Formats: sequence, structure tokens, C-alpha cells
Amino acid sequence: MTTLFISDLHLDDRRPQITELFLHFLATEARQADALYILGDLFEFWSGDDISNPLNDSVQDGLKALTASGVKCFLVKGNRDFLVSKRFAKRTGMTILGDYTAINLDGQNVLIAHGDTFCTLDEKYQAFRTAVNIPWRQKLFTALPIFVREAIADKIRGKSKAGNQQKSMNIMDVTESEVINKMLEFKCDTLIHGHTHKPNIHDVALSANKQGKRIVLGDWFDQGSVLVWNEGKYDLQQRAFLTK
Ligand code: OKV
Ligand code: MN
Repeated sequence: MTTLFISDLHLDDRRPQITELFLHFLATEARQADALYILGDLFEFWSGDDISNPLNDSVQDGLKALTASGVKCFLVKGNRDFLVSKRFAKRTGMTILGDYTAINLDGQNVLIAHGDTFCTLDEKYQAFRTAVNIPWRQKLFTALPIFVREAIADKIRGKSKAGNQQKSMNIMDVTESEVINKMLEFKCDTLIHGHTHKPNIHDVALSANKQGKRIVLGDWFDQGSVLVWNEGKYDLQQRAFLTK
């Protein structure tokens, strides 16, 4: 049994090598896996399932081909693609998961999440998350003409970039106590998440006599990043871009 985990691809027309590598990944190594988990921020921004363009269409087609071949595919929504919805799931054959899911891998309980919910010190971000997660606001937004949605997203993104430059690295990272609380709540001694773009494997002190692991996936800005889980063992690997 091989399960693959990826996150934070931030697919965008301005970075075609990432899309190229991702479509190649879907058509090659992902085909050999039993399951693929995408833990959020697959897209740089997703303004609604109704938007058809070459990027959105080619990615959805690639995912559909993978699920049609029998590979189970799951998506945890991130802070950039939280508007991914039922139509996307239907078109791709993917299953959309909630903020926290406990899965069993080779007898181990593993908690999976995007990772943003652990960053509790970043109050501005959490306020943004709460504001855009209100259902009527999402309905209203997705009912707007495409060009209006993209103009709003551009405006919000511009503000966020300016804001993040002033935040300390500490504020933008996870809060350890929040990580421990959720791992205990879901009875998991392994956590896999993305969002922080700081690929690493950390020890977590769950209790006096219990050590857990927190596996942080990497982004796909300069290369691909894949966690390969096979028979209870795991390895955080990189994939080189196909073209310069
Ligand atoms: C996603 C983030 C931009 C962070 C807007 C309602 C509202 C949804 C939206 C607009 C923005 C997603 C959909 C995007 C995440 C940013 C900047 C910072 C910190 C509304 C529902 F309120 F306008 F009605 N949006 N986009 N950020 O561009 O993908 O995560 S986004
Ligand atoms: Mn994120």
C-alpha cells in the first residue's frame, strides 16, 4: 500500500512549470499509488467551480483520469482554495474532506489537516478565515461575475502580501499546544499538514511518556514535494521540474 501526500502547489498561470510537473506526477507516479491526499492550496486562488480556463480544466481532467484509473483521491481545502466545492468533486472524482480527518495507515492513526487552523497566533489571518468562511458570503461571492470575483481576489491578495512582510516567522508558524490538543482529541500520534511551507519532521511531546510526529509538507515553488508513505515507513521527497 502506497499513499502519497502533497500540498501547497499554488497552481497559477504565472508558474507553468509547476502545473507541468503536477500533471506529469498525476499521470505517472500517482497512478502507481493506492491513494493521493492533497492537503490544501492546490491552487493559488480558486474563485468558484464554475470558472473554466486552461489551467482549471487541465488540472481537473488530470485528477479525473487518476481517480478513473482506481486511485482514491482526497482534498483538504486550504486558505486559497476554500471555495472548491461539489461540482469540482464530481468532475474530478475526488472526495473533499473537512478541516481535520483521522485516517488509518498501516495500523497507525494519522491526523491530516491543511495546517492554517494551527496558526492561532496569527489573529489577522484567523479573522480573515472566519470572515470568508461565512456561508452566505461565499454564496454571494460565487454569484458575482467572474471578472468581479477576480478583481476582489486580486485586491485581497495585494493587502495580504503587504501584511505578511511585517509578521514574524513565529506568528506565521503553528502553535505547539494547538497541535497537541488536536492530536490528542483525534487520538493520533502522527500529524501531516502543509500551509507553513517549512517541510520537516518534528517530534511532538503528546504526554509524559508519548512522543508523536508532525510531518510538514513542502510547497511546489522551486520543485515538487511529496510525502511517500509505504508499509508504515515514510519519506519526504522532492521532485525536480521537468523544464527550466
Ligand atoms: C485566499 C488569501 C486571497 C490568506 C471573498 C467571500 C468576500 C471568498 C472570497 C476572495 C479571495 C478567495 C475567495 C485568497 C486567501 C487571500 C489573501 C490572503 C491570508 C469573499 C468569499 F469576502 F469578498 F466576499 N475570496 N480569494 N489570504 O484570492 O483565493 O489566506 S483568494
Ligand atoms: Mn495555506
